[in-house]
Amino acid sequence: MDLTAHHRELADQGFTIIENLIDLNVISELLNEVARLEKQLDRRPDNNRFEGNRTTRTYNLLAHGPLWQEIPVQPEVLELVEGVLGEQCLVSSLASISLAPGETAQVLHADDQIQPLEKPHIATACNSMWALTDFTEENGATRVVPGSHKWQNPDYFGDQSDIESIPAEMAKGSVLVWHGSTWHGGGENITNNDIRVGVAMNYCAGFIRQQENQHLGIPPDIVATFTPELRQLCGFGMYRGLTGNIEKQSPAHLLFGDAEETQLWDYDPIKPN
Ligand SMILES: O=C(O)CCC(=O)C(=O)O
Repeated sequence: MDLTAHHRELADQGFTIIENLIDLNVISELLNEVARLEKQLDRRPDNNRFEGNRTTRTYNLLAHGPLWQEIPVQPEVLELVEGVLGEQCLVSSLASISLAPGETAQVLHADDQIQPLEKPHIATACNSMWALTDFTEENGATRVVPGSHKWQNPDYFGDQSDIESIPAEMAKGSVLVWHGSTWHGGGENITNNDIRVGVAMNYCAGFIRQQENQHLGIPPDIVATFTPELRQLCGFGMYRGLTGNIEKQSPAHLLFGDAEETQLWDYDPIKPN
């Protein structure tokens, strides 16, 4: 798929939607899996201002079954994300979000706003939302603020009434991708019985700490079933041949026998590859 227009839109507007990207059989398996896990793990709304009172989230999904392993490596989404974050980016978090009728609009925010950096800055996060159901304005489609990724040191805690957001409406199987500095938030669900279900697949740059701790959060026997590519994405490799090493070797090599990685000291000349 030629993603040139999506790369451009992501750079200019701070978000893009790839319509009908994911096979609907996969979407329905994921939807069933979300429901199964919510039941098994007894997930309920977390009842706070940010996560909402009618929204059920299940976190750390890579620890919960092989189906989730297909999400971080989805080629089109990963291409767009790498276009923003560069190579060797990481899985920051993977969670499902079921937003039920009666939920109010989430506060608008940027996913990188906790980082103490002057804005705009080099991209540190790039996130995506997989639509497992249709996303409509009425059922709480994610709202995005076009161009907000370029704002200079915005006030995240001020009055938001003048900020114009638009609903990222999309059919199930579509994926919304946004720059980590783009203001966005879950919408209000004013329907009677339409639960909006999405998977928030979040990535960060290789030099930033991941939001979810994959090293302790995913049991090693499950990481052993991952592909080497997914292990790299989960931070078991070394960033630019240095960051994350154990005595100059990558955890992926030491723990799982993945190929040895070139160490920074062995680059010729010494510069990032
Ligand atoms: O549910 C959504 O549409 C967005 C959720 C979100 O942005 C978040 O929780 O950080």
